[in-house]
Amino acid sequence: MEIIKYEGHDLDELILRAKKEYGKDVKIISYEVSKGGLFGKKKYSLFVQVATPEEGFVDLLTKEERNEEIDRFLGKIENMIDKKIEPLKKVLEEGKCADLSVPAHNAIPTELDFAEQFKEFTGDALDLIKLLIKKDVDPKIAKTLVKESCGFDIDANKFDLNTSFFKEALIKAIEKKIKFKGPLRLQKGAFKVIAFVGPTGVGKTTNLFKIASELVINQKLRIAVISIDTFKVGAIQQARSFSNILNIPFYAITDSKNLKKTLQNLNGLDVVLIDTVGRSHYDYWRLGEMKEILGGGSDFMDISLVISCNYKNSEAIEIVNRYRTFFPINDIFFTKIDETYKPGILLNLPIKADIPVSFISTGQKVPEDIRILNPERMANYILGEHS
Ligand SMILES: Nc1nc2c(ncn2[C@@H]2O[C@H](COP(=O)(O)OP(=O)(O)O)[C@@H](O)[C@H]2O)c(=O)[nH]1
Ligand SMILES: [Mg+2]
Repeated sequence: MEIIKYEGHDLDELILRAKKEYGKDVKIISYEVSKGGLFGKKKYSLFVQVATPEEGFVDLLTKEERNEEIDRFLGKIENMIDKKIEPLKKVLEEGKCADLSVPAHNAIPTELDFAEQFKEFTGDALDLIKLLIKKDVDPKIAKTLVKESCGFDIDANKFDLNTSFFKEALIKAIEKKIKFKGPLRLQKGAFKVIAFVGPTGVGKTTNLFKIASELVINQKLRIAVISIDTFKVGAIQQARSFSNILNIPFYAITDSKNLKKTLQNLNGLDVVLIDTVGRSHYDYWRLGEMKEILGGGSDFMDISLVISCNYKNSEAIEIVNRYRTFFPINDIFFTKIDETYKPGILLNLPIKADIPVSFISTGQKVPEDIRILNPERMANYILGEHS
């Protein structure tokens, strides 16, 4: 860390210079004013703190922010270790030899397999199935979905699409097989609590504040945010800063008694959004602790499970299954659709888990990068036609 001093007669100009040289977020520590003689102009000294290259950005963080960075990093490592040791755990649990080779992830069938596996289909139906599988849709799910939009072609003795438009066929199938939560219909005075749960780094906090912005700015509702921190290391700085920007009350709590009390105090508001700080979904102890706290909540609480679209399908279903043993999951909230070209998870997960879907996050920008999921939007993402 290095302290740089700027001197001049115009403080604004000094600040501009510092920002120009070290970026608009440069940390300004202090300034001093001195007078240059009896008729002299005021002279300013401005002190700014900059990171030396070896220190990188970490040194510009506060202690709490640094803790949060470390926790995020630890969470990632834990997830990696969990994945690696999972096959070994199976050996111990089942007492038999697990397959330690890397599983072929949704392997695309060869032409021969394909012809055999989908022999009851022909024409456009076959082409749509192929396209869905390329997008990482589970072959069985691709088959079920396409069949929804097929009629029986008597000449070919096979099923074919009853429309020549893939998008139309897919929307129809999605409408039949997936439930959509639709827009948040929250009323003034109807005290509603929504909790966001899910693995570390999927985008819970960022997306909670996208929802919060919509509720405060467009729907003019009175809301508060509660962060449940089961780490007890203060990994809440990001949520606190967002709350300050939106000027909404923010509470950080660590036990169920406090949640109950805080919710009782807030029940004159329209909506309370609960952010959770979780670690690995294999961490039963933490999940149990969170269940305990949320259990101290209310019957009018919806629990939204946040899942990143760049998870592998097998990983995502595993996460849903772990979480649903602890919480009743009302809906799946997808994030990071911008980080994948194969968004089959959008169809696979809600169908396999039989859970409705709510929102989709399309990028990092708060508040604009979020959309309500509906059948047409989902079909567009799968077919790569979204704008
Ligand atoms: N590319 C992309 N990044 C996202 C999206 N949603 C959140 N993020 C980023 O993912 C990172 C983790 O988000 P955060 O809200 O802190 O995750 P949390 O640990 O689940 O609360 C942040 O850098 C976010 O800006 C998204 O839809 N797309
Ligand atoms: Mg968070």
